[in-house]
Amino acid sequence: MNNSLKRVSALVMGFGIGLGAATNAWSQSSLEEVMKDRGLTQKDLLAAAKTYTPTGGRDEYLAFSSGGQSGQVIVYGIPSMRILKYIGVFTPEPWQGYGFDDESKAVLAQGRIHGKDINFGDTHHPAFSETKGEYNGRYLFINDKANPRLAVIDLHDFETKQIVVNPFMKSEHGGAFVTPNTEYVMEAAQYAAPFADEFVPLEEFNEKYRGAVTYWKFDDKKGRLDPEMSFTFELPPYSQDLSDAGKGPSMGWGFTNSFCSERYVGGIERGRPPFEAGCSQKDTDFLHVTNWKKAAELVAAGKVKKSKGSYMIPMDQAVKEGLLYLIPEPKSPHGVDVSPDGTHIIVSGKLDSHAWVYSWDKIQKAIKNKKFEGKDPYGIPIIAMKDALHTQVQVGLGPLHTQYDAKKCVVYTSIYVDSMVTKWDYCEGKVLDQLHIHYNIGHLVAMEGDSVSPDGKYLVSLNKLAIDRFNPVGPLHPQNHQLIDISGDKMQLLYDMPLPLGEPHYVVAIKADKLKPVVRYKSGWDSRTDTKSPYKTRAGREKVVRGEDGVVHVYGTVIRSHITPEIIEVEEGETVSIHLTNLERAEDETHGFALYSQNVNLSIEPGKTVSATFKAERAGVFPYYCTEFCSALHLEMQGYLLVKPKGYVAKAGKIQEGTKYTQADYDKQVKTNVDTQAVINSVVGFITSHNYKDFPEVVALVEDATDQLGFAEEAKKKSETFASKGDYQNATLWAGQWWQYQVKTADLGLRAKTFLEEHGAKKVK
Ligand code: RUQ
Ligand code: CUA
Repeated sequence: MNNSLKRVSALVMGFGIGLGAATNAWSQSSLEEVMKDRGLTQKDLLAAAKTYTPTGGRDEYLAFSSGGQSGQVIVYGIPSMRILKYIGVFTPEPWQGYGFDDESKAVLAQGRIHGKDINFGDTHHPAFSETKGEYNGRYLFINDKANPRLAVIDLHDFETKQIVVNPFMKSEHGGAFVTPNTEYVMEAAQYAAPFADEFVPLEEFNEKYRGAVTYWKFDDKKGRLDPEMSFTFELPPYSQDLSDAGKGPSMGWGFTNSFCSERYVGGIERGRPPFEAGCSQKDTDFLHVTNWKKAAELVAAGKVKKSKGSYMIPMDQAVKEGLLYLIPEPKSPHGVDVSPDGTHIIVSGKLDSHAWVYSWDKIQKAIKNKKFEGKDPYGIPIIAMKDALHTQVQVGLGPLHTQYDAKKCVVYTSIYVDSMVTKWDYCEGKVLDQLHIHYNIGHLVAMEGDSVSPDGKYLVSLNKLAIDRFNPVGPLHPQNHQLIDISGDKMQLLYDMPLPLGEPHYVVAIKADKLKPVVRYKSGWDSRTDTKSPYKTRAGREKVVRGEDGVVHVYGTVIRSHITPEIIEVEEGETVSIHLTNLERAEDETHGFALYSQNVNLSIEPGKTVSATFKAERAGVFPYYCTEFCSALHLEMQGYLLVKPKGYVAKAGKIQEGTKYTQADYDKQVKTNVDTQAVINSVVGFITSHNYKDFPEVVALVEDATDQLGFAEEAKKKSETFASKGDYQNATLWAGQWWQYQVKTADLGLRAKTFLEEHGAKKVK
C-alpha cells in the first residue's frame, strides 16, 4: 500500500491503531495453564470445542425462539448459541424502527382488538413453513397466547409482515402448528370464553363458553394468512392446549389436547376451591382429533356458514360429518407431538409420570369401524383409550414435551418436576438415558425436530428457572437455554445460554443453509408490504411538497454521510410526513433517523423507504440525526426541523458561517482532492483488472462507489464555478464536500479491494 493510500485508508476506516499489542499475554499461555487458571476439566474443554466458533465462523443451525411476553422472536445460532437478532413481532422494537415508522405501525395496527392497540404479545410457539413436511425456510409463524393472534415473519428479510386476530377466541395456546405443505396454520383456544363479544355469566359456562381450533389458510403466493378462507371448529369448553398437525398416514388430521375437561370454574372469593383443584380432578382429559382435509372440502362445497368474516363449523355439524373425535389422555396433559412418519402421537400429562403413545393406525380403525365407548356431553364420539393406545412409558415426574431424533423410535421428553431430559424408545417402550438440567425444563427442541426428517445432533432445553446458573442480576432472572449434544448414546450438556428477554416457550431450529435472506432491498422498497414505496426518492429528486391531504410531505434520501434535506421548515400545527430512502447498496450500510421530542426513530436499511408522520404541534427547533455509526462523518449526518410560529416573517440576511476561507484554503483542499483521486484511481485499477463482476457483494460496492464518485464530480464543478467567480468561501466548502464524496468512494473501493483479495479474485486482461 502506498502512503497516500494508507492515509485515506486510515482516515476512512477510522482509528484502530495499535490494537495488536494487548493480545500477547494470553496467546502465550498454554492450554494447561488456562485450564488450571479457570478450573476447567477435560470434559469442559470438549464441550467448549463443540460450541466454540472462531471469528467469522458460521453456525450449522439457526434457532428461532419465542420471546415469551416480550412479544418478539429471538434468533440464535447453534452450536455457538450466539444471539443474532430480535425480531419485533407484537411489540414495538426501536432498533428496527418497528412500531415507529408508518409502514410497520400499519402491521401492528392489524393486531388491534376492538380498536385498542395491544403493544405486547405472549409468544409461545414458532413454526416454520413446510413443503412435504420439510422446513422450506420461507416463513415463520408465531402465536400470541394473551390476545389470540398469529403473526407471519418473512424469512427473506426476517421482518414481520402480518398479524391476524382470531375472531372467536379470547385466549389461545395451541398455535402455531403448520400442516405439511403449509396449507393451514393451527391455532387452538386455551381458556374457554363466549364466541360473542358480550357478557355471558359464568353460570352459563357449559352452554355458552366454548373452546375452538382454527385452521388459518395460508396463501403461499402472497405469503399471507387469509382469514376469509380460514375455518374454525367449535369445541367444548375443555381448556384446549397444545396441538400438532398429522403427516404421512395422519395427513389431513390435527390433534389438540385439553386440560380441564372437568369444565370447572373456580372462584376463591366465592368460597369455591380454586381452578387448580377443579381442573385436575379427573384421571383423564380429552385429546381432540379433527379432520381438516374433509372440513376444507365442506368449506369449498359451500356447506359451512360464515361468521365474523371466517368459516365456523359448529360441533353438531362436525360430529355429523365425522370431523371430530375425542380420546381420553393422561391427567392434565400438556404436549402432543406427532412422530415424523405420522404413525404415532405422544402425549404427556403434567401430573402423570408416563408418556402415552397413541397409534394412528388404531385410531383410524376405531373411526372406520365406528367403535366408540360413548359420547361426551356435547355429543362428540369418544374412542376408548385401549382402542387408541400403543403403549405407556414411565419417563419421570411431570413430562411435558417430546422431540423426535433422527434415529427411528428415539425421542426426548422434557421432565418438568424432575428437571431432566429423558431419552426413550417409543416403539419398544423403554428408557435409554436421562440427563439433569438446570432447572425445570419446559419445551425442548431437536434440530429440524418438527419436520418429517429430524436431524438429531443437538437438543436445546428451554428451562423455566435459572436460579444459580449465572451472575446474579436482581430478583428477575434470565432464562436458561442449555445446549445438549445428542449425537451419541449418552446425552452431554455443552453450554448454558442466558436469555434475558421474556420467557421463551418453544424454539424451532432449521439448517442455516436453507435460509437465503437478502442483504439489501430493491431501491425504494416498502418492506412491510413488499412493494415499491409510493415515497421512493432518487438521488437529486429530494423535495418538500405540501400535499392535497394538507400534509407536508418530505421526500428525502440518506447516504453516507448526509440526510437530504438537512433543513426542513414547517409551520406550527402542520402535519409532517418524512419519507426517507436509503440510497446505499453496500452490505450493512443502514442509516437511522431520530428526531428530538417527536417519538420519531427510523431504521433505514439499504434500499428501504420508510415514513414518519407526526403533527408539529409547537414552534421550535428540532435537531435530527442518523443513529447508526455509518462512516467517519456519521456525527455530521444531521439536520434541523424548524417549526416556525404561525405567520412568522423571516428577517433579511443569510446564514453566517463561523469560519472564513481564502484562496489558499481552496488551493490546499484541491491539492488534497487531486492526491485522493490518484488513490481512488489505483483502487479502481485494481478492481477492474480483476474478475469483480463474479462477486455480487463487490458489484454492489462498486455501484455505490460509482454513485459517490458522480456526486464528487458535481461538487467539484460547483467548487470550480465559485472559484472562477472569486467566491472562495463557497469554493472551499464545495471542494470539501467533493473530498467527502471521494473519501466515501475510497472507503467503498478499499472494502471491495479487500474482499477481492480475501476471496481469491483472479486477474483479467
Ligand atoms: S408451552 S412450556 Cu406454550 Cu409448554 Cu410453555
Ligand atoms: Cu448514517 Cu450515521
